[in-house]
Amino acid sequence: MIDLRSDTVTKPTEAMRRAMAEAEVGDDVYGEDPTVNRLQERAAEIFEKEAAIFVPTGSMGNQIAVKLHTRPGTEVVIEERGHIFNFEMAAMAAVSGTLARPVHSRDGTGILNWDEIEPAIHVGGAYYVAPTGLVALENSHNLAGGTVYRSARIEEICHRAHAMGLPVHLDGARIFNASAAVNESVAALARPADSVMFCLSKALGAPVGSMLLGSREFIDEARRWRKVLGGGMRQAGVLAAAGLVALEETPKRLHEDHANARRLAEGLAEIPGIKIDPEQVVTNIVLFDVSETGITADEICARLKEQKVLASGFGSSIRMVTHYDVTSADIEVALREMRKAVGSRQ
Ligand code: TLP
Repeated sequence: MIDLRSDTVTKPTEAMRRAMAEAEVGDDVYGEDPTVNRLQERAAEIFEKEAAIFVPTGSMGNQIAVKLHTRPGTEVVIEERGHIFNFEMAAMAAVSGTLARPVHSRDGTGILNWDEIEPAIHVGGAYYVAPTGLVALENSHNLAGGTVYRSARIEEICHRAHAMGLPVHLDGARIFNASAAVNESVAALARPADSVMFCLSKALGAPVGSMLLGSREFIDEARRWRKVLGGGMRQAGVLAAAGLVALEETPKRLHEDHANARRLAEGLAEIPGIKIDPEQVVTNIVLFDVSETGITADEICARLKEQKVLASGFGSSIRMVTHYDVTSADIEVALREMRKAVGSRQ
């Protein structure tokens, strides 16, 4: 199987398995797991934030941030395809009593500028309009095709939001991919934001886990909310050990996934009926429209699956994600099967 559904599907490397087997552990609810503590300290150091907390999933990290930054009855300003809004089970409503205020990205990239965000913000206006509690950004932006913010844009948005008294949370599930694409450190990309979440279990390849980072006070409070949500794990050092390997080892090879994604996009762009601009593919996510092939995305994915290539259908689009279990030879196979699946002779 060539599994391009997501970069969540990677299997732990030998080094991760060894680290897991040998991990020193303790009860993390007592704060006594040395490996979890080491991972938290190392993540905070890399991101140049005061503190970090290990959480089971990216969704939990994001939702703890929404909870801590907002009050019930407020709104979260977010790009309309944002993960926090679309793929986290309406948790912002269920857990925090907030609504999303979705913002349309005029150029389609999902990378917002302040002029697009500002009209969606309500502060100090009419009493019958719900006030804004938080601005949430996503880097890289998953459902916009892995597009990226540079630090200058994030700085501008955070600066303007802070001037209005609003916090900014960064969903950096794949911030290491963004960092590799724009050649800026994750610390530079995260610095202006009040909190950032990143996933160890996506492009970095760890089996489980994400990190939430921010001020010490914010993370102390996050620890309470992680417990409220049932995320207080015990000998979680076995997971954190793989996370540490992922954090140290994987970022330096992400450019390979990006090159594979670009090659995939270039090949796809040559297939009649497939719409994608390879220039827009700068990380490991390849999202393309198949409506003009006359075959539904689900049908194409079903045909690919018969040939042992897995991809995800999203409406009239298909998403393919590269990761360390996908080689450049696999990309050529995926392209060949894609040509067959849509009946192209090219
Ligand atoms: N994304 C998953 C699916 O949920 C779509 C994937 O396969 O890409 N933020 C972003 C930007 C994400 O892409 C994801 C997961 C999350 C948060 C949530 O992480 P988990 O799955 O650990 O809760």
